[in-house]
Amino acid sequence: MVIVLKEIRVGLVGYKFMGKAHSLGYRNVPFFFPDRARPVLKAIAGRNEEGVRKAAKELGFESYETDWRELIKRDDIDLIDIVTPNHSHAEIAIAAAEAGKHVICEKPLALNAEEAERMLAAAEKNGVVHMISHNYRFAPAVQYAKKLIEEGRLGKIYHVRATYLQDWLMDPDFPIAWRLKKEITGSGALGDIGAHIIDLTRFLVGEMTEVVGAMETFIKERPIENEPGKTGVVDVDDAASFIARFENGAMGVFEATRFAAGSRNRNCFEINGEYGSIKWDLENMNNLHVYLSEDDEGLQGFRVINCTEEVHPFADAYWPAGHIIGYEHTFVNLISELMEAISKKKSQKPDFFDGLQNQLILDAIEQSAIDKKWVSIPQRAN
Ligand code: SOE
Repeated sequence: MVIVLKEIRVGLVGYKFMGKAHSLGYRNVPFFFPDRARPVLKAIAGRNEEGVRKAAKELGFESYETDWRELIKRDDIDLIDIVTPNHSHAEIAIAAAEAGKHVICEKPLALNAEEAERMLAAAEKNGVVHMISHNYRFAPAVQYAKKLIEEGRLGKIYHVRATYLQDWLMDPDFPIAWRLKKEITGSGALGDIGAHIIDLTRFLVGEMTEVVGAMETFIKERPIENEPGKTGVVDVDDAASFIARFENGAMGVFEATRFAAGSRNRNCFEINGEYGSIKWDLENMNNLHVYLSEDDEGLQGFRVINCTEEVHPFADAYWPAGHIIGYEHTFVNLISELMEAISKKKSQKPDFFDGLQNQLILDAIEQSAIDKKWVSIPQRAN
């Protein structure tokens, strides 16, 4: 008999931008998804006592720890949520799974596929629920795009074009940060934002079989914060472009950059199929642009579907039609699914398998950029 949990006690490791986004998700699940298991914000872990105490208070957690190992030892915690820099994901996730805790981890899952492989193995061996936080899958318009593709409304898919454009690093005086150091982050724009468009297109179009890419670091040295006159070497990419072939025959063109002036967080895709096309842009995330070639002559063109109607995935949890939702609700939706999965002890995508497959693609793009040739993506059974 499956015991359905009514409450899930959360331990969060890390508390910056993503800590806030995930906490908002936990806090809002009972409000918008009252039938789901209720998250209880038990404790946050962080190394700096003053910072973690303040974060616990601000984000609404009952207590804090200054060592994540203490969080994992606690028997009043069911779920470990990892929002720390990438180099610590594997160690924390494996320890959590081995202690029998369910785990959710920020993207990219790991520094490389070898680490991701070990994380998946630990989660599977210990029978815990595992998820990776690819929140953009949970925008109603993206879920609706998936439904249209699955129903065959676009027919055979020929093209996917996906870009994730940011510009926060363009100032050469922007100091070196953890996201610019390979040993902490793995890769640069590629793993940070390229991972999102890889996930979206794997979700919508399917598995990639081979990739060829190019990467560039435009500003190779940056000032070190609070150390006047000193600079550090940037050893990850500022921008990455790649093309891919998919298992179903589709072709993909991708770009991830932190040097697209004026684009603060432009996550977009366009998919062209046999019978039509769809387009989505995070900056207008409720809208899905749909073109269907079956439309009458004279009415041919892209229509804008505002995915806020009751029929649109997740939309009925919120407001009446036309009352839009935002970035933060992608986390509320994701976490509501995680609560459901843990309470019923079932798996929920995207999970560590998706994190591993994504990492295999990231690693292949880096290899391809070095070797200047196509690299095949190893396929794992799911
Ligand atoms: C920074 O580039 C960042 O916060 C990413 O780390 C997130 O994954 C993305 O959603 C927004 O930008």
